[in-house]
Amino acid sequence: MSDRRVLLASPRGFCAGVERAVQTVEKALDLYGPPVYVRHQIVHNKHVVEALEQRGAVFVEEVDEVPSGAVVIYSAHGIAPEVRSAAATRDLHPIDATCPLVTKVHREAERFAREDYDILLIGHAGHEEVVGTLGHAPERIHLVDGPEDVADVKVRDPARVAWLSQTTLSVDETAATAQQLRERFPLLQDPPSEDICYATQNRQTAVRRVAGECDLLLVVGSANSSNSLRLVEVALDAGARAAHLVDDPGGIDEGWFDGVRTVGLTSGASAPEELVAQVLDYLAERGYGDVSQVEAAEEHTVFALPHELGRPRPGGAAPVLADPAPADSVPDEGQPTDFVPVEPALTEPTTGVSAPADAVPADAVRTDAVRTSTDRTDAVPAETVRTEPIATNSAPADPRPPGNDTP
Ligand code: 0JX
Ligand code: SF4
Repeated sequence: MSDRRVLLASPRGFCAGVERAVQTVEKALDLYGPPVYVRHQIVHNKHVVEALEQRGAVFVEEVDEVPSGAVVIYSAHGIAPEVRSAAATRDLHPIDATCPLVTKVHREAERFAREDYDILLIGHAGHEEVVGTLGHAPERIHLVDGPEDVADVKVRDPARVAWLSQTTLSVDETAATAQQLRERFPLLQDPPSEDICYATQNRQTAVRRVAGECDLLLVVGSANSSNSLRLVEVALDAGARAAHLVDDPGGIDEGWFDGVRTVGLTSGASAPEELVAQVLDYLAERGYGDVSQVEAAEEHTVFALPHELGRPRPGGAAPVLADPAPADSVPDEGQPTDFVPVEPALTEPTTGVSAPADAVPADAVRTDAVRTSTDRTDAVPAETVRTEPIATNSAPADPRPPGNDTP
């Protein structure tokens, strides 16, 4: 009997923010018809982007590339306020698919800036999310792109400094960088709630659980996906003998399997489960048919779709809606939304919707979008997967009470 096996990490794949963003584009195509423009890749996955392009989505980098009167969707990674302003000067119908957990970081940055703090944003220079967050307090934020930047940080008042982070970083590396910042600035304020999101944390925890047993660990995801790249690093750090990022089975090198008994498999938050199933097929064809799923956490977070999906586009017919969005759920165009109360959404198992402040109630738009993002193992034939729950750990809870968000 073969001693070859696969350890399939869980959670993996689409997070609630990605589900919402992808479904926003799909729903916009249904409601308004193609073309629907999307500013930046809706999520950093080439298969997702290609599939949406086939349906009539057109991806651009800036709103000035969007023709007058068109629908434009902002990606899950978020935007700086000037992008919103630029769209407002054009005859466009913007739909904001920014993940509510990224919006939460934007609100934190604005609050610390209003309180006259210098903000140290831990994140990767040039990443779309970082560009967007920097834009929410450009006069007050300093980017800290790893520990090597800490010594060079200059602030106005060392007693009035706070740190925030990109949502998709390595938990351990970020903690180490924050610790170095604290050594320089002992009065450093923490984020009011954890900025590295529940999905990023859970996928890293799951990889850590399997990595030590793996001769090879494969992460399904695209090369520009920050959270997917972090999974490769975490795997190597946690003891995987080798780890590689692949878009799909075509990216796998046969040479990686020399002497390999145990293969670990996971996927980034922007990678469709169908691709994981394809990789499992590839592995089964090579003798790795014994699949055990290792569960590190349960996830129940779901976000309602953006409220703008309920609006007519300029000069266009009203979209086909079952129940129009209630007027009081739609904030004025361009106005900042309220702080997004995310902690209950992260910690409460729910079968309903944890609606961000800028989202309509789930039943305002007829859609199948509101469903749990928890169990995506359905793409994997049940009989091939032996589930080994190592621990059940809901999304990390913040010790502070919800709403404790003032600096
Ligand atoms: O590069 P990221 O990991 O930030 O983005 P990706 O791969 O599209 O993941 C989903 C979107 C995450 C936003 O926080
Ligand atoms: Fe939102 Fe986290 Fe997913 Fe990013 S990785 S879209 S912050 S849930």
